[in-house]
Amino acid sequence: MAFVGGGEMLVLEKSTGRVRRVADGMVTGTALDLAVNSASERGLLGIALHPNFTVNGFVYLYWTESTIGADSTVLSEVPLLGNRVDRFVWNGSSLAFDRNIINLRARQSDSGQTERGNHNGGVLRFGPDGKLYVLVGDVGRRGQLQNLAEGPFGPGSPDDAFGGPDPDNAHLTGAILRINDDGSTPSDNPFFAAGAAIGGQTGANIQRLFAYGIRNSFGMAFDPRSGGLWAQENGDDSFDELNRVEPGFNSGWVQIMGPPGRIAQYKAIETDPMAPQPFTPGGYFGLQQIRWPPTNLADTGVQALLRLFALPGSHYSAPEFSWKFGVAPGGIGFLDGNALGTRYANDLFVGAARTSLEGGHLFRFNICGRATARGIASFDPRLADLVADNLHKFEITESQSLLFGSDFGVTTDVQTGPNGNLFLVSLSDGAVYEVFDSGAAQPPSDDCRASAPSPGPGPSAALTLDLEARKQKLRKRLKLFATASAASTLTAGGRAIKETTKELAANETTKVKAKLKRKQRKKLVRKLDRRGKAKTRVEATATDRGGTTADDEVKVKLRD
Ligand SMILES: [Ca+2]
Ligand SMILES: [Ca+2]
Ligand SMILES: [Ca+2]
Ligand SMILES: [Ca+2]
Repeated sequence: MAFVGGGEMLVLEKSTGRVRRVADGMVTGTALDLAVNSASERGLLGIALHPNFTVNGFVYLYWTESTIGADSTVLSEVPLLGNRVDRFVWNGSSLAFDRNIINLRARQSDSGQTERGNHNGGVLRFGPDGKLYVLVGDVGRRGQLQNLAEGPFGPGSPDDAFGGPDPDNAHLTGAILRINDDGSTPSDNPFFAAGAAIGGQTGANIQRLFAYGIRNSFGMAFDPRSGGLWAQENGDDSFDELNRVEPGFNSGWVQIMGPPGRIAQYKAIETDPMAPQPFTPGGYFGLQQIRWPPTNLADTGVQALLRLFALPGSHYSAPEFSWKFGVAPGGIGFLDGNALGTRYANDLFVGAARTSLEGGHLFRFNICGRATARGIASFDPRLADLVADNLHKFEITESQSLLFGSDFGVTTDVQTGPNGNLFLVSLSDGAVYEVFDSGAAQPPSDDCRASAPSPGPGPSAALTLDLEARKQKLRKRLKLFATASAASTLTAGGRAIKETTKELAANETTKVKAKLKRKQRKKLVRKLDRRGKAKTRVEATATDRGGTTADDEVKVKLRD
């Protein structure tokens, strides 16, 4: 979804390849119709406007092309490098092709496995630096960018029939690329020198990298306050993540998902041979690609960190947040501004990639702190460890305080609209939702009164021993913050709210302990979140539903 001015937005249809024009809740036309391969997770996936869009009209699209000149849902009807980013020019009513930016791996025809079409990523965002960020999933590869320095089979063997394990054109996967607006490579990229030293196709691709070691993702967004990049990452069955992505970030896949201190849980879940689990008929065993089984995983965090493929200048950092079992996050976005009230100003919203939890959850993360130190803050003491310890996949335990909305279906995009409200694209509902302030009284703000936790730049793989100390420190700060926030909220009725500082936290801690039994605090958190949920949603429907096209009609529904 992209807002092109004049009250108009462009909305993508994954399976038809059409870019639809939408105004006042109605489809008004088609700006472009691409011949897409939409099998599995492929199709027309991402859109971004150039920072100077109002002047040059540049629109960037991430899409999977078909080999038959028409839309296809057949897995094999795709070029090897069938995921592509192209630049188009908007003339006020349609999009005209301008130039190709990059071609990325799409075909997954690995021997011994059924053909697949998943893990294409597909998110495009321009950063505050004016550069284009392109997120591509691992596309089923098991090479260096998946932290297998020698590939899945050991020294001298390629990853697959098309090369690797080095990031040649068919193995530039599981990464966030940082690219100039014309497709060339910025010389200030984190691995620009490293790539130059290697040279050739692989070297040129390494120069394009901003981050790697990412399994797959449907959501990436820049924090409007700090300018920092955040991305969600979908685990296999375990440890979905939210990450802050700094230049040179290595997220750790396939060696690590979740915090390194949880490596034993990661391995245990992914090698679980037990009977079928809810939502996973075949059980959890396996990491999809049979050529690198989960039994290969390390047994300790340090061991796993030492196995990472470390490009010069790379760093591993643990997730800002993770879920023990997958909840399947989808699109993510920041609410830029306070149109929904100060409580939600500049917070991070995380949609769902599946409808299995709450009919498509919308999670809200309270983001606190100043400038580049902005990070997640939570009331819930169970989240002081930065992990939602749920009981199985698509399960809400320890995420209750994050739940902002339900029944949003599969959310593929989250954006702040020109009016400051939150807009969400629901693929499964064929709808764009607008979340707005219903005018109902809001609870006392739980927004950022304390100095927020600031994870800061992550340690490099070489500094792994610092990791646990750092996390301990962070946990202490999170606890401190949770206490201080609760104190502020409680005193809001009778006394003036004090500006919360570490000093206040220290003063208030004793009072809070006396006043707030654990139960009461939980009750308060629940109450706040019930009242804080979006009251009303407007559903403006226009796009196709699962391949069949709805009429160009508008439906406006009010829901509680
Ligand atoms: Ca089409
Ligand atoms: Ca990670
Ligand atoms: Ca698994
Ligand atoms: Ca926990």
